[in-house]
Amino acid sequence: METPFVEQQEADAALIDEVRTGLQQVPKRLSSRFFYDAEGSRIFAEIMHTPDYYLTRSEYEILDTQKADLLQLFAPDKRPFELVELGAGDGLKTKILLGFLADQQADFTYAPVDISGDALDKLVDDVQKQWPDLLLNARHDDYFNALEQLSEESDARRIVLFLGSNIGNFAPDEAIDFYRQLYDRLQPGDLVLTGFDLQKHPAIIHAAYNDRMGLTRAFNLNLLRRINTELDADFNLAAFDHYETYNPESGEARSYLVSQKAQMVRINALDMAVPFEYGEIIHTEISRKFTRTQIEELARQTGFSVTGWFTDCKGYFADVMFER
Ligand code: AVJ
Repeated sequence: METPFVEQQEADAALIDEVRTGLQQVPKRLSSRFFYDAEGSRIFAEIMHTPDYYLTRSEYEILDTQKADLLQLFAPDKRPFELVELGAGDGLKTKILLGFLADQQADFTYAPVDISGDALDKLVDDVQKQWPDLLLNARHDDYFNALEQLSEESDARRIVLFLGSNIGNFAPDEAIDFYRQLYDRLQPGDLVLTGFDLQKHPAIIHAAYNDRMGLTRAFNLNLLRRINTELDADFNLAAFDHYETYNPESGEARSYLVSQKAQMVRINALDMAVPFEYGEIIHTEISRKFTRTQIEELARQTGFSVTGWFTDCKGYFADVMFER
């Protein structure tokens, strides 16, 4: 049979796997790690500027006002260090730190890691333009692969940045597993700085994921558009809606796509037809919010000590230093 010509990128093997298994589960699910194609990364960059999405502004404030204290923890003795940033994205916040570290003539290498090649290319470009002398070692990879590639020994102290509440996308057992892996790969004295979104009035959190400009909605729906493009599917974006819940008991914000009618979706690249009932959901994301007690417990369970606690003036967000 003749297949019509469709302009298509090489389909991502991980995306194929996710769509095949996720859409056969009950309830249906697709992981948020597939949000970040070029368009998804672009929409997320816009979300970071919306008034409802407080997370970025809170963390920006922390890094901006407390960068001198951070540098003091990074390199008290002016020893060289390697700044490994997991999930760097467009590095908007990290650039405040980089600028300051460069001004202070700190002796360090910057090693950003991201699953979005587009976001990473842009970051590398920006950083090279702004600080041509900075030692840069970027990796287009997922966190766990990147961690595996951290060499066993290194003279430089390693400082892992995991900012922006990316930790919130992990299930509780995945978070424990993540820090245990870090612990195994780091040396005594190495540091991990994580950005945790803290529990606060549920209405504030709910609004952050249901912004009035509709950007979160576009971000969530973009996943279907991506599947249409990369897997030759026919999701009708007008027949799906964005829905968000925040449960203050579990601390989980959850994103869903809701089928607005009974419909059949064809995914040609997988030769798959997926039926949806009216009102049926696809679960796409968990963004977990933490209490201070939970964060301290996480450190304790994974062998780290908490050696720094930085918050914004509203107490919405915390960048927390764990020492190996
Ligand atoms: C990039 C994972 C931190 O969970 O807050 C923003 C992604 N999702 N709006 C988050 C996101 C919906 C974001 N992280």
